[in-house]
Amino acid sequence: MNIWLDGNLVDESEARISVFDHGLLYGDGVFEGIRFYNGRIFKLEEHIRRLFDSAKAIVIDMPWTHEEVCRFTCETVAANGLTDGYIRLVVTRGKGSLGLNPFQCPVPSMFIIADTIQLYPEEHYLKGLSIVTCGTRRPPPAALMPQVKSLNYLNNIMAKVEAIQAGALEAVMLNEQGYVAECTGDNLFILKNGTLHTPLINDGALDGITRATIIELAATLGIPLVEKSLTRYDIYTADECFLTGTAAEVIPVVAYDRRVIGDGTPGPVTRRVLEAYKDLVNRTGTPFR
Ligand code: PXG
Repeated sequence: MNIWLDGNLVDESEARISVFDHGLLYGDGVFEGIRFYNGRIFKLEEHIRRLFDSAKAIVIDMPWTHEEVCRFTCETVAANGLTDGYIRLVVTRGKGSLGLNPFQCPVPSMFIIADTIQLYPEEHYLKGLSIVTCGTRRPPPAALMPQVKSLNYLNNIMAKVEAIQAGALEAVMLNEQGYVAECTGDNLFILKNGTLHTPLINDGALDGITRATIIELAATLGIPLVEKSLTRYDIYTADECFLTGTAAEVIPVVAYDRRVIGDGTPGPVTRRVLEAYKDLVNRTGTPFR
């Protein structure tokens, strides 16, 4: 596998990061997860824009332009001979001395991996997922900005541990006020009386690119949608529920905290949205060669 690392395409065995890199020492860095389908990178511009915004918010001065990062990403995918897969693009604070001070790290590091990913077994895309609420809360926006896709994922990982130990594949994370924020690696939507609802970003959700895509698709399909604070009650009594993410794509949820959602099978609106999403990813995107 060829990895892009700080300006060079190198073999995986040569792609090494210093133990003094603050991305490793402190989780100080940002990343993107991007999919490509049929030889085209889906929402490349949007992901690179979010990467630059994340970097800016945490005071990482990117030494590359948007266009360069798009080009490096395309080169990496092309160098690996895949037509469908997942890109993991990581920017770290770079090498520095011990101690938190990020200003001791003169240059950020960037690496790009083009591989494949499967978050959930295929059968769940047809049958739906059973998910649970976890005890681990999303940090308040004043503690960790939810829009920043940072390398600091311990919060989500603790939530994932709880989900798996409870026999579920995914967990709903609440914020400090008890409102639904999102899942460990996906945004959440419910359908109630014909209207789609999704939590507000300021309730602790990542400003997901798939979330934004679904909001646009809903408008195209003529499905009303609101962004608002949701509680567990709203999910318990929802007609339908699904999760969205670049890696997860659109996945139906059929049970939550052991309550059956709707009739326990993926609902008609969820299936419509899933089909429309599949169609969109297969016919749009940036060609990488
Ligand atoms: N919420 C969180 C906390 C995420 O990490 C999403 C929502 C969905 O956002 P997008 O923009 O992808 O629609 C994410 C996505 C990985 C990996 O290993 C990354 C994510 C999720 C799962 C795995 O790269 N991020």
